[in-house]
Amino acid sequence: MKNFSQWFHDILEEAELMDARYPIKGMSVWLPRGFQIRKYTLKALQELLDKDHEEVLFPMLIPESELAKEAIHVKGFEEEVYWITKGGKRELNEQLALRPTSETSMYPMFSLWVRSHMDLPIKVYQTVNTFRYETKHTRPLIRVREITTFNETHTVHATEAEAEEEVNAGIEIYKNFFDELAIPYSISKRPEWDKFPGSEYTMAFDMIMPDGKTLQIGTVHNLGTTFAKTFDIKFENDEGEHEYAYQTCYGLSDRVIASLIAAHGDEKGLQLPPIVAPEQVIIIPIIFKQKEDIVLNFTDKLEQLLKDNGIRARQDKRDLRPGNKYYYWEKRGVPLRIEVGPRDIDNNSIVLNRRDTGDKEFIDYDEETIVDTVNEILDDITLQMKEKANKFQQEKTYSVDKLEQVKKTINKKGGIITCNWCGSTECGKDMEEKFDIDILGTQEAEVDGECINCQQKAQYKVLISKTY
Ligand code: PR8
Repeated sequence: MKNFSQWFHDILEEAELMDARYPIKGMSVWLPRGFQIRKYTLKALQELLDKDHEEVLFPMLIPESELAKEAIHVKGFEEEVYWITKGGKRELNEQLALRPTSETSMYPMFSLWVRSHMDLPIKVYQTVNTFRYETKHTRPLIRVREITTFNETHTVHATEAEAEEEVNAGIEIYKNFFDELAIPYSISKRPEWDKFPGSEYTMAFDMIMPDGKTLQIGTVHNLGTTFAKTFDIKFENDEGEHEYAYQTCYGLSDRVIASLIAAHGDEKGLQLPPIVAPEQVIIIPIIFKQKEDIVLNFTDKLEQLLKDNGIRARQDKRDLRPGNKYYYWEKRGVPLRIEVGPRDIDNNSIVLNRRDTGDKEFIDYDEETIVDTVNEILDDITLQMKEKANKFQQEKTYSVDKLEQVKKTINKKGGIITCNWCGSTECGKDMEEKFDIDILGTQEAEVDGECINCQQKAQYKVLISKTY
């Protein structure tokens, strides 16, 4: 893919996912096809979250007094908040923020809900729109001002250890989720200067995009007791003492869909993992004159059989040349195509065509086994897509031990560099500035030797890249 940016821009339109012409910068329209992908993506996520969390829905507006309470948090967001100042013609007594995220909307309520340790833990999530007045270059799904698909989980615990456990549980949920979607990632602990405003620390998932820059696709934050102290979230413990609760929050956005598109797309267009594909199988009847009834009778039955067995199958009966239909559905990323012509019916066979490999296979048609066969192929497609995407992420992650190589490698090859680092903020920021790169974060690893930049003793393995 020569120009990823252009490709990404075009595919949203060509595959009918989004219309980016909405007359407000950073806000776009979800079209029916895009919306279906979004729906199946959320379904996969919710199935994972629902095992141990409950869904809620909080209002979109936050009074200024609540948003302003947590000083570090508000400082982190002050440049990005949209404000409502009027109701009709009247100035409001207190201006209201469109939530940039929901800590300051939820936590005053948590304070009312939590009384004793019996009220804990709280583990809730919501999928809402949030608003951030981003000043960097906006792009549909990747950096938007209305995040239309903000899935945020918030938890409250009695002990620090439980909050720590929840951070790990959150990371596991996101790993499983990204694995299901065949989205590759690297996990690291964000440096102090890049953690979520108000958190103790932030764990982040980054994916290497086709152009070599990384995209942050999810974050898990340990909030410690900072917000509990600000919003007075206290519980009475067994000894009758009042203690501040420990909190975590984690979130994903429309970027998941962007990473899905980016990880698997190619020159032919979109490529969707079966779990989120609006159509998992597209059936193309090859219609010749006089044989129309025979073919359609066959393909109608096949379509119904697949549907009855939970496979999202669709038939394209339009009066177009088969080649045009192939092209059309390849662009839209359908994982598997089945072609059936009169001669195939005579031979009792059908043609299967995989979007991921382009492989074409003639198989004997058997009503008893076709559902299993299709399911097996769909599973294999997911597996192959995952392996291919993971391989790309691994091959684009380079271990480097000389300072000169950092900039050279990133400029030439893109991707993620790993090297030894002392961990000091001063040294990290010095590197970011000198090389025009970003420190993504650190990973737990045994390191010896010295920091690649300042030659002090190395404490961490650090991940470095150019970022979106
Ligand atoms: C939190 N509070 O807010 P976070 N466009 C698209 N995606 C975005 C954008 C944007 N402008 N900004 C952020 N994201 C915490 C956790 C509740 C939930 C995506 O965390 O500020 C990024 O992928 O890190 C980010 O990882 C995720 O939203 C959560 O946002």
